Amino acid sequence: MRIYKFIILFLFIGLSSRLISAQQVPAEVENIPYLVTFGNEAETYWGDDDFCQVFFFLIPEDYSDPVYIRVFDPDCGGKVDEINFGFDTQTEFSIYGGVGCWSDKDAQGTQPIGNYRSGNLLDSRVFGIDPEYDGKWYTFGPFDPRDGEFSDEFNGYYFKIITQGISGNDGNLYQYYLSIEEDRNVSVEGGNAFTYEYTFRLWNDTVNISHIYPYVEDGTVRVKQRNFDWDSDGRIDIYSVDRNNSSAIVSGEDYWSESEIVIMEGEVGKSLDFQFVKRKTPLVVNNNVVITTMNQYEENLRFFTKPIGGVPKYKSVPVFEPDDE
Ligand SMILES: [Ca+2]
Ligand SMILES: [Ca+2]
Ligand SMILES: [Ca+2]
Repeated sequence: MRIYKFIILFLFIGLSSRLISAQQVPAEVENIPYLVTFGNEAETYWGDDDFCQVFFFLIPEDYSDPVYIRVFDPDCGGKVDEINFGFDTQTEFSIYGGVGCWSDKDAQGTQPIGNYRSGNLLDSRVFGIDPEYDGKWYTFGPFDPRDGEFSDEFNGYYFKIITQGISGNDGNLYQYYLSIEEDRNVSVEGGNAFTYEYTFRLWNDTVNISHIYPYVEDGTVRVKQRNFDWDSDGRIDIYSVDRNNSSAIVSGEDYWSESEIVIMEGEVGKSLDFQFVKRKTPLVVNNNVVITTMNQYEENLRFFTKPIGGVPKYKSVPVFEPDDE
């Protein structure tokens, strides 16, 4: 006679009930306060390794009305930005579309080198100190979705926005929104956004947990994460549908740390959940950080603001153990 033991794991990773608004970058489900890009004269110990941030927006093929790319607080000065001996930083925001804007290999890198400004330049603007846009939105566009680059991977058109600190040494904090309206934020249904290297600000409190969601593409066997200037600020915990916490190695001041996980079958084609749990004491303030992920071929993976496959929840799994008697 066989007796089956049931071992049922009731473990639940939260956030499932939160609304996913993909076109706000950072997204609600990421719970990240701001993106950040420093002027290119800053020391890297301020938390930005290359003074450049590249994001892509994805617009579904069946959406044909004009879209706008909006930037919150594009100026560097005023309340939310990080001053370093007086604000003197110029930040350039540039929008690209057309063939190659995403598919060019250099556009999929994590450093502003080679032909990373591939595609057609559609619009560009430099911001310094600008009270007119301090704490306010600046709108690029309208753009015809068909001026993006088509990809059949998700059946949509890609646009690229490059934000680069072209002078000065201060930290420009900002957010994006892909909108169907010029003067307010209204999402494109089915839209998404992603980056290969995420440079952002952690919360100035120990309560909030920020998240990012690397997409595990077909064929991925291992994922290596690399993070920069984490200031030994707590932990990076990794969850997925099949993973109840793997910890990642966290960097200190002004250097990269890396660690690797082996991917399980059930994680392929879905997203991982990287959770950033800050140190409780003492509080690390104004912590700017950089993170990238790559597969076993050292190809960079993408962080989608609307996680592919949804926000992963660890499944309660019944495990059947045969027991012969
Ligand atoms: Ca300065
Ligand atoms: Ca700003
Ligand atoms: Ca830092």
